[in-house]
Amino acid sequence: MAQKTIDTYDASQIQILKGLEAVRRRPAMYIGDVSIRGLHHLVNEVVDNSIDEALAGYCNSIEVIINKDSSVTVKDNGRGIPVDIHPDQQRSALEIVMTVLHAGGKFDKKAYKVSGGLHGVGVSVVNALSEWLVAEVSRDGKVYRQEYERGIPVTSIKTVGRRKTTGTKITFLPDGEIFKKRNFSFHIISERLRELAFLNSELKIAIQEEKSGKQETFRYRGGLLEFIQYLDQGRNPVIRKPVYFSAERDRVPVEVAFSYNDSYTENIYSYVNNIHTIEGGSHLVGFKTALTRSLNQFAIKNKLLKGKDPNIIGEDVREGLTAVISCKVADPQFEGQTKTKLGNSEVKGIVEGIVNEKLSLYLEKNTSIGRKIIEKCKSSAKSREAARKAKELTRRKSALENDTLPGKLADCSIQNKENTEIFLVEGDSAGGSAKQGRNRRFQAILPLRGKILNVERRSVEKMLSNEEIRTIVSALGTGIGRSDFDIEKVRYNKIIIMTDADVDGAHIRTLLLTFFFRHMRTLIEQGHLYIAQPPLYRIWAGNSEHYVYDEEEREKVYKSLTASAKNKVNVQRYKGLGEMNPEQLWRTTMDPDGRTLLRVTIEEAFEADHTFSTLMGDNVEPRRKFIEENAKYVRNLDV
Ligand code: 0RA
Repeated sequence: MAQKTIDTYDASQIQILKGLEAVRRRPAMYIGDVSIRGLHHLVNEVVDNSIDEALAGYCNSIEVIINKDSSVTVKDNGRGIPVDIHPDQQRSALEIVMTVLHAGGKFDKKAYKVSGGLHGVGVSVVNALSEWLVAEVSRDGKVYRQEYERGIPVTSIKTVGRRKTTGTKITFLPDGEIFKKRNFSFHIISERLRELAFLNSELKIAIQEEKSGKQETFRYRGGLLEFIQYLDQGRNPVIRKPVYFSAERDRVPVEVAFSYNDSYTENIYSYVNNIHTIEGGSHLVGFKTALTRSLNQFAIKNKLLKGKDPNIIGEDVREGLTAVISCKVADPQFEGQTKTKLGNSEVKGIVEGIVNEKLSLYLEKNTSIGRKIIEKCKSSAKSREAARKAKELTRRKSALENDTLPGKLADCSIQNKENTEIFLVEGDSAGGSAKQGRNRRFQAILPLRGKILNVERRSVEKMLSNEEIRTIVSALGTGIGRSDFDIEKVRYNKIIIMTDADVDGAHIRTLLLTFFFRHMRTLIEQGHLYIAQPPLYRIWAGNSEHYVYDEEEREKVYKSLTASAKNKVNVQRYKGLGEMNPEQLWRTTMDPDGRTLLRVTIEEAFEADHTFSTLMGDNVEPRRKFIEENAKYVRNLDV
C-alpha cells in the first residue's frame, strides 16, 4: 500500500512538471503574449484570486506593491490559502494551487469567480513564469511560507511567525528568460485596480511603487454611481445625479448606473464577475431592451410623445448615454473573439426584468429627471430623421465621388487585399519619407495633417465634414456609421498608425484609436489595426550602427559600444519620424522583416477612448489635471 501511494505521488509529480514545462515553452498560449501586456497579465491573475476571495465575502482589502527589484507583491486579508496536507495528493492545498494548472477551483467552491473566467489560467501559471515566487499565508494564528523557482517548490512550507489576522501575500519576479522587459507600469496596474474598486464598493485597494514613492488608494463607497461620475468628468451632464439601482433575481445580482451628457457618443461599460465584457452579450442586450422600453412607456404615459414626433428607438435612447452594468453569474459562458461576450441566454431576461421594474419605479418617483431624459431622446430622434433625409439626397448626388480615392493617398499597386498595408502617417514631411521609403507594391501611405478632430462631440454626419476623417474613411473603403460601415469592403489587411514618439504623436494616436474604437470597432476586433514602433535613438561608432527603441536598451547598447569600440560613440535622438531619411524609415519601422508592429487590442483601444474622454471632453479642469499628472508617462499611457 505504501509503495502504491509513493508511485501515485511520483506520477502526479511528473504531471506537474510537464504542466509547468508546457507553460514555459508556450507562454503566449496562457497569457496572450510576452510583451508588456502579458507581463501585466501576471499581476491581474494574482489580483483576480484575491478578488474572488472578496466576492465570496471574506476579504475587503487588497494591496499591490511594485518593489524596488521589479518584483510585485499582492496582499489580501482573506482567509488565506489552506496549508494543510491534501490526503490524496500528499501535498498542501497551497502547493497544489501554486503548482498545478487550473487547480484553483478544487479547493474553493465559490459562488462567483473572476479567476477561471477571462484570465482564467490560475496563479500556477504566474508561478511557472516567475524566476522566483514567495507565498506567505496567515492562518490559524501562524504565518506560513513557501518559495518556488520557475514554478517548482524549493522549500517546504515553513512556519515563519505568528499573526492573529488572516490573509495571503504573493510576491513574484517575472522570469527574464521569458519576458524581455520586466518593468511594471504604475499607471497600467492602477487603471485596473481603480476599475475593480468602482465595481466592488466594499473593497479598499491600494497600490504603491517603492522606487518613485508613488501611491494611491482606491475606495469608492458610491460604487457604480461614482464610476459614472469618473467616466463623465470631462463631459457636461444633462441630469444632476446618475440613475442607480440594484436587485437580484435567480441568484444573479445586477447593478446598474447611468447618466446622460450633451455629447453624441454612447458609452456603455458592461461587466460580469468584474470582467469587462467588451463584446457585450446577453446582459447588455437585456439592459438595452429594457432601457428603450421603459423610457418609451414613461414618455407615452406622461403624454410626452405627440403624433408628429418620430418614435424613440434604441439609438436615440443611447445618444449621450454613459452607463455601467455589472452582474454576477455563477457559471458564466464567455464567447467571441476575445472571450469577453456573455453567452448565458437566461441572463438577458433577468437583467431586462430588473431594469424594467426598477427604472419604471425610478422614473415615476423622479418625473422631472424622466422629462429631461425624454427631451434629450426626442432631440436625438429628430436629428436622426433629419440626417437620414439629408443622406438620401446626397447619396444620389455623390455616388460617383465616393468611388474616387483621396488625392493624398499613395496607394499600393497590388489588389489582393490579404497582403496589403496602409500607413496613416502624422505630418506631410514624414509622409514624404514614407512614400519614398515604402515598398509600393503592397504598402500604401496616407499622410495626415496635424490635429484631426474632436471625435467626442460630433455626430457621424458632422465628423464626416472633417477632411482628414473623410480621407481615412474613403481610403479604407469601408464606409462609416451604424448602417453604412462594411468591414468586407476594407481595402487593406493591415492599418498601421505611424506617429512621432512625442507627446503630440501620442495625442494623435489616442485620437485615431478612439475614432476606430467608436466607429470601426470590428476592424480592431478582427485584428486589422496596428501601431508602428519607430526607434527612439540611433547609436553608432565606426561602422557599427544600432537603432534602439527605449531608454533601457539605449543604456545597454551605449555601454557595450563604449567598452568595445575604438571610435567615438554617437547618439542621435529621433524627435520625429521626419528626422529619418526614407531608407532609415523603411529599415527601422516599415520593413516587415525588421520592424516591430504592435497589434491594437480592444482593451487598449478602450483605454485610449477613456483617456481621450478625460483629456478632450468639454471641461478644461479635468483635462488640465490629467495632463499635469500624466505628462511624464504619456509614452506608456497610450500604447
Ligand atoms: C482555497 C480555499 C480557500 C481560500 C483560498 C483558496 C484563497 C485563495 C487565494 C488566493 C489569493 N488570495 C486567496 N485567498 C484565499 C478557502 C479556505 C477556507 O475555507 O478557509
